Amino acid sequence: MQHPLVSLIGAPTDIGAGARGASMGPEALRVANIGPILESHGVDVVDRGNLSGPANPWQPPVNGYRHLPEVVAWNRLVHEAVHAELALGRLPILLGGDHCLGLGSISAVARHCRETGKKLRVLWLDAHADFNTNELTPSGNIHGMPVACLCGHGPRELIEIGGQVPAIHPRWIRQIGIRSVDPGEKRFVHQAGLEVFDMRYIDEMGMRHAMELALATLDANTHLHVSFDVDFLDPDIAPGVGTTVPGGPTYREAQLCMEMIADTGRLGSLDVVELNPALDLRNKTAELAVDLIESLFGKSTLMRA
Ligand SMILES: [Mn+2]
Repeated sequence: MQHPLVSLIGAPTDIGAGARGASMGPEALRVANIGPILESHGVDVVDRGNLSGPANPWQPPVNGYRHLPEVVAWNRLVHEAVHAELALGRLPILLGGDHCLGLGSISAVARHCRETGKKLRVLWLDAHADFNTNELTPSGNIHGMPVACLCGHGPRELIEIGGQVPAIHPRWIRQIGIRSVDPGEKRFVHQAGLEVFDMRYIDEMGMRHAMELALATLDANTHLHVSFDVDFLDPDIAPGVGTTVPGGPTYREAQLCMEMIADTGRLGSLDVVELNPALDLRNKTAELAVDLIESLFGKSTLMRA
């Protein structure tokens, strides 16, 4: 990746989450110097500031969805902002915000790929499969549903945001780090044929092998999107998230994951979501996220041929 042009887009909301605080994520990432640190690696960075959407009314679910109208509004804003950056030839980094925003972001990337004749590969780094529906969800929190919505399973006003239903095919996704899936969701993930490298797979086969498979068959015409839910990481190193699940990737495993993605040279867009500064310790999770993003943009310990 030669000196990419990066645009930071803040989406300060926790509208799809079960805990408040992810709305402070964009500012915590800025305080952790995401912009200057990327610039130190030769990246051209423009910070577009924050999108401005509806407040969080903190209401119970209606028909199995919490805050659906507000989630739709935020995702429309994200969709347009991400699509506009891609159309300018820039690499958008969405600073979330909770993971419901992956719907707006990835539907925009899929639309851009349709318009430019590119193939799309989505790497979903997460403790959770985020493949719930309003019937399967125990909570109604829409941050557990974006992958299902992208694959066409969800409320019309959400799944139609990208202009084509489904926005993406399950075959385009690779999920990595998964270790918490609700019972009904488990069956649905299996039915849909999602390719999942869960923690058991990573324990048995190693991060290297998982990433080799997840990145296999990329070619020069592939747009690679990374949707990085910070709860992907083990909570020992990343406590600042709303839904911690023990047994995640270690610091070294996460670095290797990011470095192998960087080595492909195909990264075209990124979401950084679910960082919750209200639960963090002195911004250490934000700093860790920025450290990993540095690796995603090519930081390495030594020169490698
Ligand atoms: Mn997630």
